Amino acid sequence: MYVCGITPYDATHMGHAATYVAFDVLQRAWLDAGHEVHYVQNVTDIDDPLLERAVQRGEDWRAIAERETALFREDMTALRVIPPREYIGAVEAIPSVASYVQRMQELGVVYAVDDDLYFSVSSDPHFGSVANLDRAEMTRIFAERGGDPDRPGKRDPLDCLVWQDARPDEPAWNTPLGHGRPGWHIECVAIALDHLGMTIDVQGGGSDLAFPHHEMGASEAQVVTGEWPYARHYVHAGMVGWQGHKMSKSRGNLVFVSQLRADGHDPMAIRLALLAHHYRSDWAWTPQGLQGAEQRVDLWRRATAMPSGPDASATLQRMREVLSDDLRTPSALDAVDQWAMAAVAGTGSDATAPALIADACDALLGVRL
Ligand code: 5CA
Ligand code: ZN
Repeated sequence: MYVCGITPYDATHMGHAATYVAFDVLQRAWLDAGHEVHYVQNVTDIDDPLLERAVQRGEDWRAIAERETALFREDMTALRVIPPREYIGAVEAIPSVASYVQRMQELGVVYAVDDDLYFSVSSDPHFGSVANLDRAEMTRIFAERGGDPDRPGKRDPLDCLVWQDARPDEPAWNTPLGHGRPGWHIECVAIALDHLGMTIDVQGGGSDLAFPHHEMGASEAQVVTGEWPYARHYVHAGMVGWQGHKMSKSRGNLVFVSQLRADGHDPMAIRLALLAHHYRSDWAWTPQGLQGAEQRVDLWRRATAMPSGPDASATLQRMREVLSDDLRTPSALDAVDQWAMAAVAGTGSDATAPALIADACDALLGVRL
């Protein structure tokens, strides 16, 4: 599994957290089913937003990236997200990116505009099959999400940048391609191919990455390897909103995990507030949602501290059943609620049940009581 990581120019917000918790639940379901999981994630530690933030703040871009990456890892640890086996930075992947782009040059699927290199999307017969958008939609969204459909000299407006020639006052690296830095999509492809290879089971991220990021990445990987498909499943988490809009660093309407933690909120309640929504739906963060989750943790803690409760096996079976059905976490929470309400009401005399339910919450949901 490859899940796209953060661009570390600001702290982790609830949208990021929801996405990483969703894939954590998937990893936990696989581990519970006895599978070995190889999970890889990147960190986009060089990109335009990071450089813009550095200029605004008068700070070194590397210092921002290091600080925000460290904070992200702390937040993920607090939320009990199992870390990926490999966590790779874009900067450390530059030599690998350069070698994939050289391979593309040999295949004749890249061309230069000024001294920047573009990948021809038409070289992949499967281009368009990840997000399934029509051309007009692709062009519109491409322009909104970092693409440059109108740049003169491009052969196809949808062709994407794989290598950007050095700009004055911007960081650049010496490679066989020249002095410059990687395009965004090829960075994830290089990391995924180096550490997982074709074909990955799940390419994950938020739904804002379906196009262009995962579409372009799939085509680049398929063309460079000559194999298909890049991923068996493209899995996208819904967007978390706040104050009427998708939570985004560029809009600045953010609720940060680190801020909630500093305000004394229990990370397990934060996690439960996220799990109360199905990962694929778009939803809005609310303080009431967090309050509800705090009450739920409290109920679950009281119930699992009881000397006995109702038999746990039906609850455990129900949790596994709903999680294996497209990770229906809200139904899994309901199942635990039912058991917990019965337990605190003094129903049931199984002395092993409270510990079993606590273990199931820990292993399957990542909620330690
Ligand atoms: N570094 C790239 C991926 S290679 C990137 O998109 N970084 S990010 O910091 O902008 O987002 C990190 C992850 O959080 C991505 O998977 C993105 O899809 C997801 N994400 C961003 N905003 C939201 C949101 N409001 N709700 C849910 N997920 C979100
Ligand atoms: Zn990515």
